[in-house]
Amino acid sequence: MKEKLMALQEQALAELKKTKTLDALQDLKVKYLGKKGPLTEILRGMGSLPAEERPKVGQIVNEVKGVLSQTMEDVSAILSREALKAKMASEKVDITMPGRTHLKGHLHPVTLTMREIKKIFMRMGFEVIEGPEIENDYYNFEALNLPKDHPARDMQDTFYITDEYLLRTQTSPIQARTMQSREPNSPIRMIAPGTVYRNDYDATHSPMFHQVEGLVLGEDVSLADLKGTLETFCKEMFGESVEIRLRPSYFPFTEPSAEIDISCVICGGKGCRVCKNSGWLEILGSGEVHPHVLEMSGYDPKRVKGYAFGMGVERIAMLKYGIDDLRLFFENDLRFIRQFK
Ligand code: 2NL
Repeated sequence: MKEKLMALQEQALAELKKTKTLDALQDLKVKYLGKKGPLTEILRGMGSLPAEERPKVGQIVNEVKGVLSQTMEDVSAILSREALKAKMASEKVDITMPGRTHLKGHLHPVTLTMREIKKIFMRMGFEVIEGPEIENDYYNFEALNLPKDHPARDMQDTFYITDEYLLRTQTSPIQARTMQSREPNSPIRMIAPGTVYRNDYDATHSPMFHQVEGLVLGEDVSLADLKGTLETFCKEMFGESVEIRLRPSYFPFTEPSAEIDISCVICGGKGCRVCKNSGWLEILGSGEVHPHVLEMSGYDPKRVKGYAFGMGVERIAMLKYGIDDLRLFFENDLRFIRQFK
């Protein structure tokens, strides 16, 4: 019996020596010291031994148990320490590594351009006034001298919601609303920035785009004021060396009307692909406010006159940043957008 127990002890110690994990150690504990293990079985079978051998066998079993328990505790301590070390190593942080940066957003080039336009006019004393994007036929067309049969009112160019309501095609209705809300004939110096909608889509037209219109009214506001103010705007926007020219034009809401061109910001006026070899770039439409437009909004054209203008913000941004396709602004390709941080 003693040899059997010693062999058992040797076998268990050999297995313990090879144990690599705490789980495997637990399995060995069950295998050798558990209720169904060989030692328990021997103790249970003691009844069949001669009485004088029982204390001896009991003692050896207890000794073997003691040796195995102690060894298991030692192995457990070693394995626990190793497991902890491995855990610490896996969680090690290299504090010399560069940190992860946050992705920060920034303003869209159209927003940046819009803000810059507003700032320039605000410095010249203009009020900034906004208005609804869903307009009615009267403010979008009628009040601006665009009669019922005018081509600009065509279903093809305008997004109608009902016969009466539509997405505004320009920001001038803000100005008509402002004139009507003020004391008749009182002076106005305002810009009307905002989003506008037209049924168009190609390299230079988007169904959703942005406009800034301006209106200046007073008892002695002249075309000279128009020219001086818009020349200042162009120089502040595109640089002191920029020159402007006024070219006769036609708008239903102004008379006389003029397109304002700037000397080409790409070639300086020598002629290039962007200015189509003319040396000039069209930048704004403008003119003296039509007497009928003043009248319809409660102003007396014999007492008050003034000028108005309008520009497309995307067009200004394209010229400022040298972009040749307007659709880039709205496709949200970050490789494009991120260049304007
Ligand atoms: C353009 C031309 C223009 C106006 C807009 C205007 C507004 C009122 C009265 C008279 Cl309330 N005129 N606005 C005048 C001339 C030109 O815009 O090419 N825009 C992109």
